[in-house]
Amino acid sequence: MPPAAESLLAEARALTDSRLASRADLLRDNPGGHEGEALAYALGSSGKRVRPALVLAAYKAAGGTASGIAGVAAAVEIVHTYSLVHDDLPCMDNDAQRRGRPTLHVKFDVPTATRAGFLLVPVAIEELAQAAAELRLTDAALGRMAALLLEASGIRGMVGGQWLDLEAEGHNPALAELVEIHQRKTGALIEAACVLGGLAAGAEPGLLEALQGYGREIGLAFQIADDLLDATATSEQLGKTAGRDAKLAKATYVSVLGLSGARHEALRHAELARRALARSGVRSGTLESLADYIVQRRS
Ligand code: GRG
Repeated sequence: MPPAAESLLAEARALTDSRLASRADLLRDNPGGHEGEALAYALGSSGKRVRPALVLAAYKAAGGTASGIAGVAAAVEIVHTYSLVHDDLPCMDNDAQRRGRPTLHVKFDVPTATRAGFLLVPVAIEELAQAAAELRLTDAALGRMAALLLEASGIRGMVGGQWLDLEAEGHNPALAELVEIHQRKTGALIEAACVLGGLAAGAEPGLLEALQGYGREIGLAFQIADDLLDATATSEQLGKTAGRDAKLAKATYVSVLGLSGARHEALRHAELARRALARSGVRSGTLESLADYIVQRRS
């Protein structure tokens, strides 16, 4: 793994895991009971923490230094966690394994996992609001960040992309349609992670635009790499069931362009991400290194 990406991912993991553990403790008390345990189970799973790393790298690239950024990173990770819980439900991808453990609806039950997924959205906003207070951001800045996070998660972003993705099952979409599905389903939250890092540091519009351009490209590269890994890696490597896309007849870069075409596109979008930074004169070895990691990763 590129060394700068490795150390940033480790830092993001430590910061995010600690915030998520504190949040899980609060949820075990309130709402508590079965629901609290399910929420804590969801937050206790160990992902790669790529989105938190992007928040952190963008924040640092914009000159931010305060530790409260961990809460912004955790808020994005909580939204991502909700999306995984719902993605695995029988009415969507119907998967029994995620992050090396039974999925939430297998461990608990479908109604509990459905409710817990929805509950994680306001939990993410609570986390964001707490972080904004720690970072001494204005109410206007918090409002802008919350709007961005929710917009990226909603019908114009993640939910809309997932919707199109489910509708495209069994079809062979044109590349333009696939780009839209991937950008909304996965790219929108990754792009938002980059912009949120910049906003938390009070970045000026030119830098925000560069971070957004970088995030857009890296988001697409991330989902193409996910398509490739689903087709080529093992379930042990992924911590979830491999080969799911082919089984569900999903529209993916691999099904549309083949393995080598998909690899080429992943690398091309990572390069476009680097160029988006260079065009605006942003020099961040960490963001560049994360672009490499995203297309070289093995899980
Ligand atoms: C109501 C239609 C509707 C949707 C609800 C379920 C959902 C919202 C959206 C699904 C979004 C989704 C799961 C997109 C895939 C994103 C992706 C590549 C996930 C894997 O991310 P990694 O590799 O996973 O970062 P870890 O486990 O490392 O965090």
